Amino acid sequence: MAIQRTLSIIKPDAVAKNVIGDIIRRFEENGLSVIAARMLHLSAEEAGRFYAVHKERPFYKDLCAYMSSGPILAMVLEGQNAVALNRQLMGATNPKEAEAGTIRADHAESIEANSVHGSDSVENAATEVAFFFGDIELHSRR
Ligand code: IDP
Ligand code: MG
Repeated sequence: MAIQRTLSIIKPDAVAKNVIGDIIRRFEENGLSVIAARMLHLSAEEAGRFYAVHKERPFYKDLCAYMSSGPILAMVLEGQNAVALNRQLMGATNPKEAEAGTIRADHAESIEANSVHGSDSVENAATEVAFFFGDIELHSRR
């Protein structure tokens, strides 16, 4: 297993619920380190650029409105197998299908307002990290 980096976002519903600390605790307790973090409030246009891969999906416009509805916390997580491990800790996209004890099972409101984003591959992680952070903002623990 390799040390990887992945982009995590605590989405507007979870920031509004004041569970940032609970979510970061889960990452740290499972061996992931936060090597960059920034709170920001995206415009709908910026959210649309981040989620451009979904622009043909029926939920795209609503997703952009939701992701720009309040502040988010963008983070870079680093650790062994970080991409898959983060996805495992997040749980399934639809919280009704998310395994018990996952972030989405415990906090998500709906399939849209589902508390967290996580990159789905090492390649996409690199692109998504670069969307929010420059090299000198990444503070590796290796
Ligand atoms: P993921 O976040 O689990 O990787 P994706 O399929 O990449 O899921 O979808 C990106 C985001 O779009 C989801 O996290 C969720 O916020 C939203 N989304 C996905 N599917 C639906 C849907 O069927 N209805 C409404 N929103 C959705
Ligand atoms: Mg995805």
